[in-house]
Amino acid sequence: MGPESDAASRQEESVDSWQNFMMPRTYAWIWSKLKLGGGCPYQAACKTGRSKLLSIPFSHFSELGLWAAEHRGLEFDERSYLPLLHVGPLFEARFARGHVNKTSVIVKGSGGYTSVPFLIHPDGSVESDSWSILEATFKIDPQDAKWHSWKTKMDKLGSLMVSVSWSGFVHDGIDHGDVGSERFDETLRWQLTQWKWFVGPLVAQLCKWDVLPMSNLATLEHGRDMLREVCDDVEEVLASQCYLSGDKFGAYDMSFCALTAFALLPPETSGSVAAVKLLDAGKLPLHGVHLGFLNEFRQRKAGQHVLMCYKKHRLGKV
Ligand SMILES: N[C@@H](CCC(=O)N[C@@H](CS)C(=O)NCC(=O)O)C(=O)O
Repeated sequence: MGPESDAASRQEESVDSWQNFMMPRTYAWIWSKLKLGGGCPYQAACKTGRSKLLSIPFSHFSELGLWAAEHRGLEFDERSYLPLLHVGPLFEARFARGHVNKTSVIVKGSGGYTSVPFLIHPDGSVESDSWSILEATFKIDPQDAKWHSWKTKMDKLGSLMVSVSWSGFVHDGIDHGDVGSERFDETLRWQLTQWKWFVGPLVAQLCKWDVLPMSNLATLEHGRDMLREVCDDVEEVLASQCYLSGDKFGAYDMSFCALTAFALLPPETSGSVAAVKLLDAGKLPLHGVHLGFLNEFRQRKAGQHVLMCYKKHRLGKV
């Protein structure tokens, strides 16, 4: 490597470390000084004897974590943050104690330290992504080969499915931040007005400029293709058994359902609430992203399975 490319790579590294650590770190510091988020979640969990689930209310990975925690019968409270506003509290909760989310791929800029869901227990132990929450609920060995290959595939599908809801927001104008104040505890409700008038429009604009990757239309097409393939596999399994997990609802079903919920909009989901309401009222934009996905996948046996599982098993919906 010559001196020029050496300098270029040093410059790239310094941009990287600014984006990965310094920017969220500054944000986390400001956040902690402003005392806007209900205080330290570790202390709150310890004091109340209840776990704290840090989430984004319309993230389907959060939906998976939430569903799994409820299914386990865990005593916990959700601490919801709207996107961008989540950066400070999540970075603060994860970075100092080294709790990186190793399976975070969507927003690389924060090095996996701002990703949701993140579950903190009263004894200070954590579950650092949706998969660890699911594995603890169903007592699954993360190294089990069949499970590992399913999880890898679902994680990739899930990352692509994020584009469905974000494209619905950015291109169809469905405000997916419209989730209802009951999803926020009193110390966090102020985010709703910030989202509506400032943060939401800002994030949408950043997505349009491709600064944030969530509503990329190429990714959306890639997601649609991958979902078709996964539906083929799922239907093959369902030809010989009632559930993907065997004769009972389990981790395979829960992960497939939660991570495809944006594409199918089951009424029981806690994720795309605004889109579900519009669908119900017959007002989902006719040529929009959501209706396109929905019409194709609701007709499939795999899609029907998701709707059935939500109806029968998503009982603890917030
Ligand atoms: N594989 C991860 C994915 C989590 C993930 O990508 N979460 C997204 C929301 S759907 C997120 O936190 N994005 C914001 C960020 O990374 O700062 C998991 O299972 O938890």
